[in-house]
Amino acid sequence: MDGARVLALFGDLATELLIRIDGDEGLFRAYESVEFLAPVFAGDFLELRAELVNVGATSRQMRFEARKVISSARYGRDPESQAAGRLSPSAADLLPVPIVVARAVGTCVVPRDLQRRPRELYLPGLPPGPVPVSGAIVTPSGSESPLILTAAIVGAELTRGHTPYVPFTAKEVAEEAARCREAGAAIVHLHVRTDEGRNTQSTERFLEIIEAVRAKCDCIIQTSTGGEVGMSLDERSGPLGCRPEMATLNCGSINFGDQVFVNSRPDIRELARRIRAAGAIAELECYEVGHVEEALALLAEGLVPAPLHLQFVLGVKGAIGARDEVLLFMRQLVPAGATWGVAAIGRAEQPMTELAMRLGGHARVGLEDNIYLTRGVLAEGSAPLVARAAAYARSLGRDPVDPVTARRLLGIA
Ligand code: KMH
Ligand code: ZN
Repeated sequence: MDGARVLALFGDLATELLIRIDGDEGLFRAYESVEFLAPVFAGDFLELRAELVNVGATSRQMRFEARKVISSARYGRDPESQAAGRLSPSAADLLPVPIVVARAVGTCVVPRDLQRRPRELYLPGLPPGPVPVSGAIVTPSGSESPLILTAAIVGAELTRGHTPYVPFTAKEVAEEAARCREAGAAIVHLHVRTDEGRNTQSTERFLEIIEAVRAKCDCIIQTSTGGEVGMSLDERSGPLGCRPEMATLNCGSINFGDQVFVNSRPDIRELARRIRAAGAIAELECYEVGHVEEALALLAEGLVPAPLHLQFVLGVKGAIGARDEVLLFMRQLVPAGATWGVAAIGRAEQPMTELAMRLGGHARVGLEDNIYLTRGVLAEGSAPLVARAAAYARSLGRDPVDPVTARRLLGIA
Protein backbone atom coordinates (compact mmCIF):
# COMPACT_ATOMS: atom_id res chain seq x y z
CA MET A 1 0.00 0.00 0.00
CA ASP A 2 1.22 3.49 -0.60
CA GLY A 3 2.50 5.57 2.33
CA ALA A 4 -0.16 8.20 1.69
CA ARG A 5 -2.71 5.74 3.12
CA VAL A 6 -0.96 5.86 6.50
CA LEU A 7 -0.75 9.64 6.32
CA ALA A 8 -4.50 9.76 5.73
CA LEU A 9 -4.97 7.80 8.96
CA PHE A 10 -2.63 10.18 10.81
CA GLY A 11 -4.78 13.01 9.45
CA ASP A 12 -7.87 11.37 10.95
CA LEU A 13 -6.14 11.13 14.31
CA ALA A 14 -5.09 14.76 14.15
CA THR A 15 -8.68 15.76 13.45
CA GLU A 16 -9.93 13.72 16.38
CA LEU A 17 -7.39 15.27 18.74
CA LEU A 18 -8.29 18.78 17.59
CA ILE A 19 -11.98 18.07 18.11
CA ARG A 20 -11.23 16.76 21.58
CA ILE A 21 -9.19 19.76 22.62
CA ASP A 22 -10.67 22.63 20.61
CA GLY A 23 -14.09 21.45 19.49
CA ASP A 24 -13.03 22.11 15.91
CA GLU A 25 -11.57 20.04 13.10
CA GLY A 26 -8.79 22.55 12.51
CA LEU A 27 -6.33 22.35 9.62
CA PHE A 28 -3.26 20.25 9.08
CA ARG A 29 -0.50 22.75 8.29
CA ALA A 30 2.64 20.66 7.77
CA TYR A 31 4.51 17.53 8.62
CA GLU A 32 7.88 18.29 10.18
CA SER A 33 8.99 14.70 9.71
CA VAL A 34 7.63 11.50 8.22
CA GLU A 35 9.32 8.12 8.39
CA PHE A 36 8.10 4.98 6.67
CA LEU A 37 9.74 2.15 8.54
CA ALA A 38 8.14 -1.05 7.25
CA PRO A 39 5.87 -2.03 4.35
CA VAL A 40 2.11 -2.24 4.75
CA PHE A 41 0.08 -4.69 2.67
CA ALA A 42 -3.61 -4.95 1.94
CA GLY A 43 -5.13 -7.01 4.74
CA ASP A 44 -2.75 -5.77 7.45
CA PHE A 45 -4.29 -4.21 10.56
CA LEU A 46 -2.75 -1.06 11.98
CA GLU A 47 -3.09 0.48 15.40
CA LEU A 48 -2.42 4.21 15.51
CA ARG A 49 -1.54 6.67 18.22
CA ALA A 50 -1.34 10.42 18.27
CA GLU A 51 0.11 12.44 21.09
CA LEU A 52 -0.07 16.17 21.61
CA VAL A 53 3.47 17.43 22.16
CA ASN A 54 3.26 21.21 21.91
CA VAL A 55 0.49 23.76 22.19
CA GLY A 56 0.85 27.32 20.96
CA ALA A 57 -1.79 30.03 20.72
CA THR A 58 -3.19 28.45 17.56
CA SER A 59 -0.76 25.65 16.73
CA ARG A 60 -0.96 22.11 18.03
CA GLN A 61 2.03 19.90 17.35
CA MET A 62 1.47 16.15 17.37
CA ARG A 63 3.52 13.01 17.18
CA PHE A 64 2.07 9.99 15.38
CA GLU A 65 2.92 6.33 15.32
CA ALA A 66 1.41 3.46 13.31
CA ARG A 67 2.02 -0.14 14.34
CA LYS A 68 1.10 -3.25 12.46
CA VAL A 69 -0.64 -5.62 14.89
CA ILE A 70 -2.03 -8.18 12.45
CA SER A 71 -0.51 -9.13 9.15
CA SER A 72 -2.26 -10.59 6.20
CA ALA A 73 -1.01 -14.17 5.97
CA ARG A 74 -0.56 -13.82 2.24
CA TYR A 75 2.40 -11.54 2.83
CA GLY A 76 3.16 -12.62 6.34
CA ARG A 77 4.73 -15.29 8.43
CA ASP A 78 3.63 -18.54 6.86
CA PRO A 79 5.69 -18.90 3.67
CA GLU A 80 5.16 -22.67 3.43
CA SER A 81 1.39 -22.42 3.17
CA GLN A 82 1.80 -19.48 0.81
CA ALA A 83 4.04 -21.51 -1.45
CA ALA A 84 1.60 -24.41 -1.40
CA GLY A 85 -1.19 -22.02 -2.36
CA ARG A 86 -3.24 -23.18 0.62
CA LEU A 87 -4.00 -19.79 2.07
CA SER A 88 -7.32 -18.07 1.78
CA PRO A 89 -7.06 -14.35 0.92
CA SER A 90 -8.63 -13.61 4.30
CA ALA A 91 -6.05 -15.61 6.33
CA ALA A 92 -4.36 -13.34 8.86
CA ASP A 93 -1.95 -13.62 11.79
CA LEU A 94 -1.71 -11.74 15.05
CA LEU A 95 1.88 -10.52 15.34
CA PRO A 96 3.66 -11.54 18.56
CA VAL A 97 5.25 -8.08 18.68
CA PRO A 98 3.70 -5.14 16.81
CA ILE A 99 5.85 -3.65 14.06
CA VAL A 100 6.21 0.13 13.88
CA VAL A 101 5.47 0.92 10.23
CA ALA A 102 5.49 4.73 10.28
CA ARG A 103 6.16 7.70 12.51
CA ALA A 104 5.54 11.36 11.93
CA VAL A 105 5.51 14.72 13.63
CA GLY A 106 3.15 17.36 12.32
CA THR A 107 1.56 20.66 13.22
CA CYS A 108 -2.08 21.62 12.98
CA VAL A 109 -3.70 24.99 13.38
CA VAL A 110 -6.98 26.05 14.91
CA PRO A 111 -7.60 29.79 14.41
CA ARG A 112 -8.46 31.58 17.64
CA ASP A 113 -12.02 32.40 16.64
CA LEU A 114 -12.72 28.71 15.94
CA GLN A 115 -11.40 27.47 19.29
CA ARG A 116 -14.47 26.53 21.26
CA ARG A 117 -12.88 25.29 24.48
CA PRO A 118 -10.88 27.30 26.99
CA ARG A 119 -7.39 25.86 27.33
CA GLU A 120 -8.01 25.36 31.06
CA LEU A 121 -10.27 22.47 30.08
CA TYR A 122 -7.48 20.40 28.61
CA LEU A 123 -4.44 22.04 30.22
CA PRO A 124 -5.76 22.85 33.70
CA GLY A 125 -3.64 25.09 35.86
CA LEU A 126 -1.17 26.09 33.17
CA PRO A 127 -0.33 29.74 32.53
CA PRO A 128 -1.11 31.37 29.18
CA GLY A 129 1.46 31.09 26.41
CA PRO A 130 2.94 28.19 24.48
CA VAL A 131 2.98 24.99 26.51
CA PRO A 132 5.11 21.92 25.94
CA VAL A 133 2.48 19.36 26.90
CA SER A 134 4.89 16.49 27.27
CA GLY A 135 7.32 18.28 29.54
CA ALA A 136 10.87 17.95 28.27
CA ILE A 137 9.82 17.43 24.69
CA VAL A 138 11.74 15.00 22.59
CA THR A 139 13.85 17.09 20.26
CA PRO A 140 15.00 15.92 16.87
CA SER A 141 18.66 16.12 17.74
CA GLY A 142 20.16 13.40 19.91
CA SER A 143 22.60 15.82 21.48
CA GLU A 144 19.79 18.16 22.56
CA SER A 145 17.82 15.44 24.27
CA PRO A 146 20.29 12.90 25.57
CA LEU A 147 19.03 9.70 27.09
CA ILE A 148 20.52 7.77 29.98
CA LEU A 149 19.96 4.03 29.84
CA THR A 150 20.35 2.01 33.02
CA ALA A 151 20.85 -1.74 33.01
CA ALA A 152 19.55 -3.61 36.05
CA ILE A 153 21.53 -6.77 35.49
CA VAL A 154 21.32 -8.89 38.67
CA GLY A 155 18.33 -8.14 40.94
CA ALA A 156 17.73 -9.44 44.43
CA GLU A 157 14.76 -11.68 43.84
CA LEU A 158 15.74 -13.41 40.60
CA THR A 159 16.93 -17.02 40.64
CA ARG A 160 18.38 -19.36 38.03
CA GLY A 161 14.99 -21.04 38.27
CA HIS A 162 13.52 -17.93 36.64
CA THR A 163 16.23 -17.55 34.03
CA PRO A 164 19.61 -19.19 33.52
CA TYR A 165 20.99 -15.86 32.25
CA VAL A 166 21.25 -14.02 35.59
CA PRO A 167 24.94 -13.42 36.41
CA PHE A 168 26.29 -14.45 39.84
CA THR A 169 30.11 -14.52 39.82
CA ALA A 170 32.30 -11.40 39.57
CA LYS A 171 33.37 -12.50 36.10
CA GLU A 172 29.79 -13.05 34.93
CA VAL A 173 28.59 -9.71 36.32
CA ALA A 174 31.54 -7.81 34.83
CA GLU A 175 31.05 -9.39 31.41
CA GLU A 176 27.33 -8.63 31.48
CA ALA A 177 28.01 -5.02 32.53
CA ALA A 178 30.44 -4.65 29.63
CA ARG A 179 27.90 -6.10 27.18
CA CYS A 180 25.28 -3.66 28.44
CA ARG A 181 27.70 -0.75 28.13
CA GLU A 182 28.43 -1.84 24.58
CA ALA A 183 24.67 -1.98 23.90
CA GLY A 184 24.14 1.60 25.14
CA ALA A 185 23.83 1.57 28.94
CA ALA A 186 25.59 4.31 30.91
CA ILE A 187 24.55 3.10 34.38
CA VAL A 188 24.60 -0.38 35.86
CA HIS A 189 22.14 -0.79 38.74
CA LEU A 190 23.83 -3.36 40.93
CA HIS A 191 22.80 -6.06 43.36
CA VAL A 192 25.29 -8.82 44.02
CA ARG A 193 25.18 -12.54 44.77
CA THR A 194 27.50 -15.13 46.14
CA ASP A 195 28.89 -17.53 43.55
CA GLU A 196 26.06 -19.86 44.58
CA GLY A 197 23.46 -17.20 43.82
CA ARG A 198 22.52 -16.05 47.33
CA ASN A 199 21.71 -12.35 47.41
CA THR A 200 23.99 -10.30 49.67
CA GLN A 201 24.64 -6.65 50.52
CA SER A 202 28.13 -7.43 51.90
CA THR A 203 30.63 -4.62 51.37
CA GLU A 204 33.37 -7.14 50.56
CA ARG A 205 31.35 -8.87 47.86
CA PHE A 206 30.35 -5.51 46.36
CA LEU A 207 34.02 -4.42 46.38
CA GLU A 208 35.08 -7.58 44.60
CA ILE A 209 32.38 -7.29 41.96
CA ILE A 210 32.74 -3.53 41.46
CA GLU A 211 36.47 -4.04 40.92
CA ALA A 212 35.75 -6.70 38.29
CA VAL A 213 33.21 -4.43 36.55
CA ARG A 214 35.62 -1.50 36.58
CA ALA A 215 38.27 -3.62 34.92
CA LYS A 216 35.87 -4.31 32.05
CA CYS A 217 33.95 -1.07 31.53
CA ASP A 218 33.48 2.54 32.57
CA CYS A 219 29.76 2.42 33.48
CA ILE A 220 28.44 4.41 36.39
CA ILE A 221 27.81 1.83 39.09
CA GLN A 222 24.63 2.46 41.03
CA THR A 223 24.52 0.20 44.07
CA SER A 224 21.24 -0.86 45.63
CA THR A 225 20.35 0.18 49.15
CA GLY A 226 17.03 -1.60 48.73
CA GLY A 227 18.67 -5.00 48.97
CA GLU A 228 16.18 -7.76 49.52
CA VAL A 229 12.87 -7.53 51.38
CA GLY A 230 13.43 -8.04 55.10
CA MET A 231 17.05 -6.83 55.33
CA SER A 232 18.04 -4.46 58.15
CA LEU A 233 19.09 -0.89 57.49
CA ASP A 234 22.71 -1.71 58.31
CA GLU A 235 22.70 -4.67 55.98
CA ARG A 236 21.18 -2.58 53.19
CA SER A 237 23.88 0.07 53.71
CA GLY A 238 26.67 -2.45 53.02
CA PRO A 239 27.48 -1.30 49.45
CA LEU A 240 27.93 2.30 50.62
CA GLY A 241 31.20 1.09 52.17
CA CYS A 242 32.50 0.96 48.58
CA ARG A 243 31.82 4.70 48.13
CA PRO A 244 29.84 4.17 44.89
CA GLU A 245 29.12 7.06 42.55
CA MET A 246 25.41 6.48 42.84
CA ALA A 247 23.00 4.56 45.09
CA THR A 248 19.27 3.96 45.17
CA LEU A 249 17.09 5.47 47.86
CA ASN A 250 13.66 3.84 48.15
CA CYS A 251 11.07 6.47 48.99
CA GLY A 252 8.37 4.52 50.79
CA SER A 253 6.92 1.19 51.84
CA ILE A 254 4.89 -1.03 49.57
CA ASN A 255 3.48 -4.49 49.27
CA PHE A 256 6.10 -6.22 47.16
CA GLY A 257 4.36 -9.27 45.76
CA ASP A 258 3.27 -11.21 48.81
CA GLN A 259 5.90 -9.53 51.00
CA VAL A 260 6.16 -6.05 52.46
CA PHE A 261 9.09 -3.84 51.46
CA VAL A 262 9.47 -1.59 54.48
CA ASN A 263 10.94 1.89 54.13
CA SER A 264 9.86 3.94 57.12
CA ARG A 265 10.30 7.70 56.98
CA PRO A 266 13.07 7.69 59.62
CA ASP A 267 14.87 4.88 57.76
CA ILE A 268 14.62 6.72 54.43
CA ARG A 269 16.18 9.77 56.07
CA GLU A 270 18.92 7.73 57.69
CA LEU A 271 19.77 6.08 54.37
CA ALA A 272 19.76 9.49 52.66
CA ARG A 273 22.36 10.68 55.22
CA ARG A 274 24.46 7.58 54.72
CA ILE A 275 24.34 7.89 50.92
CA ARG A 276 25.47 11.49 51.18
CA ALA A 277 28.21 10.65 53.69
CA ALA A 278 29.48 7.99 51.28
CA GLY A 279 29.85 10.66 48.57
CA ALA A 280 27.20 9.05 46.37
CA ILE A 281 24.29 10.69 44.63
CA ALA A 282 20.87 9.21 45.26
CA GLU A 283 18.43 7.90 42.70
CA LEU A 284 15.00 8.12 44.28
CA GLU A 285 12.93 5.00 43.65
CA CYS A 286 9.20 5.81 43.55
CA TYR A 287 6.81 2.87 43.44
CA GLU A 288 3.76 4.98 44.26
CA VAL A 289 2.60 8.55 43.72
CA GLY A 290 3.14 9.30 47.43
CA HIS A 291 6.78 8.35 47.09
CA VAL A 292 7.30 11.30 44.77
CA GLU A 293 5.95 13.53 47.53
CA GLU A 294 8.49 11.96 49.86
CA ALA A 295 11.29 12.64 47.39
CA LEU A 296 10.20 16.28 47.26
CA ALA A 297 10.18 16.37 51.07
CA LEU A 298 13.74 15.00 51.19
CA LEU A 299 14.78 17.77 48.84
CA ALA A 300 13.00 20.40 50.95
CA GLU A 301 14.64 19.04 54.11
CA GLY A 302 18.06 19.26 52.49
CA LEU A 303 18.66 15.54 52.84
CA VAL A 304 19.00 15.03 49.11
CA PRO A 305 20.61 17.80 47.06
CA ALA A 306 19.10 19.24 43.88
CA PRO A 307 18.69 18.17 41.20
CA LEU A 308 16.61 15.15 42.12
CA HIS A 309 16.96 11.96 40.12
CA LEU A 310 13.62 10.19 40.18
CA GLN A 311 13.00 6.64 39.05
CA PHE A 312 9.36 5.64 38.61
CA VAL A 313 9.21 1.91 39.25
CA LEU A 314 5.89 0.83 37.79
CA GLY A 315 4.04 -2.44 37.95
CA VAL A 316 5.35 -4.02 41.17
CA LYS A 317 2.58 -6.34 42.37
CA GLY A 318 0.95 -4.45 45.24
CA ALA A 319 2.07 -0.98 44.09
CA ILE A 320 1.04 1.40 41.34
CA GLY A 321 0.33 -0.09 37.92
CA ALA A 322 2.41 0.27 34.78
CA ARG A 323 -0.09 2.27 32.76
CA ASP A 324 0.24 5.27 30.48
CA GLU A 325 -2.01 7.51 32.56
CA VAL A 326 -0.03 6.71 35.71
CA LEU A 327 3.19 7.86 34.11
CA LEU A 328 1.53 10.91 32.56
CA PHE A 329 0.40 11.92 36.04
CA MET A 330 3.60 11.11 37.96
CA ARG A 331 5.67 13.00 35.42
CA GLN A 332 3.74 16.16 36.23
CA LEU A 333 5.13 16.04 39.78
CA VAL A 334 8.76 16.20 38.62
CA PRO A 335 10.26 19.49 39.75
CA ALA A 336 12.16 21.72 37.34
CA GLY A 337 15.75 20.67 36.86
CA ALA A 338 15.16 17.11 38.05
CA THR A 339 15.82 14.08 35.89
CA TRP A 340 13.39 11.20 35.77
CA GLY A 341 13.21 7.75 34.33
CA VAL A 342 11.06 4.65 34.25
CA ALA A 343 11.64 1.05 35.22
CA ALA A 344 8.64 -1.21 34.67
CA ILE A 345 8.09 -4.78 35.65
CA GLY A 346 7.59 -7.75 33.35
CA ARG A 347 5.89 -7.24 30.01
CA ALA A 348 5.27 -3.57 30.84
CA GLU A 349 8.99 -2.87 30.60
CA GLN A 350 9.11 -2.21 26.88
CA PRO A 351 5.93 -0.11 26.43
CA MET A 352 6.47 1.97 29.56
CA THR A 353 10.16 2.69 28.99
CA GLU A 354 9.32 3.58 25.38
CA LEU A 355 6.64 5.99 26.57
CA ALA A 356 9.14 7.50 29.02
CA MET A 357 11.62 7.98 26.18
CA ARG A 358 8.97 9.69 24.05
CA LEU A 359 8.13 11.98 26.94
CA GLY A 360 11.72 13.06 27.51
CA GLY A 361 12.53 10.72 30.41
CA HIS A 362 15.27 8.16 30.87
CA ALA A 363 14.88 4.41 30.96
CA ARG A 364 15.98 1.36 32.90
CA VAL A 365 15.76 -2.17 31.54
CA GLY A 366 17.30 -5.49 32.51
CA LEU A 367 16.70 -8.89 34.01
CA GLU A 368 15.98 -7.46 37.48
CA ASP A 369 12.75 -6.03 36.07
CA ASN A 370 11.94 -8.32 33.14
CA ILE A 371 13.43 -11.58 31.94
CA TYR A 372 11.65 -11.86 28.57
CA LEU A 373 12.57 -10.35 25.25
CA THR A 374 9.17 -11.20 23.82
CA ARG A 375 6.39 -13.41 25.09
CA GLY A 376 7.89 -16.77 26.06
CA VAL A 377 11.37 -15.89 24.81
CA LEU A 378 13.93 -15.35 27.56
CA ALA A 379 16.36 -12.49 27.08
CA GLU A 380 19.87 -13.94 27.02
CA GLY A 381 21.07 -11.48 29.65
CA SER A 382 20.22 -7.80 30.05
CA ALA A 383 22.22 -6.62 27.03
CA PRO A 384 19.58 -7.56 24.42
CA LEU A 385 17.00 -5.54 26.39
CA VAL A 386 19.40 -2.59 26.50
CA ALA A 387 20.09 -2.91 22.77
CA ARG A 388 16.37 -2.83 21.99
CA ALA A 389 15.82 0.23 24.19
CA ALA A 390 18.83 1.96 22.62
CA ALA A 391 17.51 1.30 19.11
CA TYR A 392 14.16 2.77 20.08
CA ALA A 393 15.84 5.83 21.61
CA ARG A 394 17.82 6.40 18.42
CA SER A 395 14.68 6.08 16.32
CA LEU A 396 13.32 9.04 18.31
CA GLY A 397 16.49 11.03 17.75
CA ARG A 398 17.58 10.57 21.36
CA ASP A 399 21.02 9.05 21.42
CA PRO A 400 21.87 7.00 24.52
CA VAL A 401 24.77 8.79 26.20
CA ASP A 402 28.07 7.35 27.37
CA PRO A 403 28.95 7.36 31.09
CA VAL A 404 31.01 10.56 30.79
CA THR A 405 28.00 12.51 29.52
CA ALA A 406 25.70 10.75 31.97
CA ARG A 407 27.93 11.88 34.85
CA ARG A 408 27.66 15.44 33.61
CA LEU A 409 23.87 15.23 33.27
CA LEU A 410 23.52 13.73 36.73
CA GLY A 411 25.95 16.11 38.38
CA ILE A 412 28.42 13.39 39.38
CA ALA A 413 31.77 15.01 40.05
N1 KMH B 1 14.78 -5.81 45.82
C1 KMH B 1 13.78 -4.85 46.12
C2 KMH B 1 13.09 -5.19 47.39
C3 KMH B 1 16.68 -1.11 44.95
O1 KMH B 1 17.52 -1.76 44.35
O2 KMH B 1 16.95 -0.11 45.60
C4 KMH B 1 14.33 -3.48 46.19
C5 KMH B 1 15.09 -3.02 45.03
C6 KMH B 1 15.27 -1.55 44.93
O3 KMH B 1 15.59 -3.76 44.20
ZN1 ZN C 1 17.29 -3.11 42.62
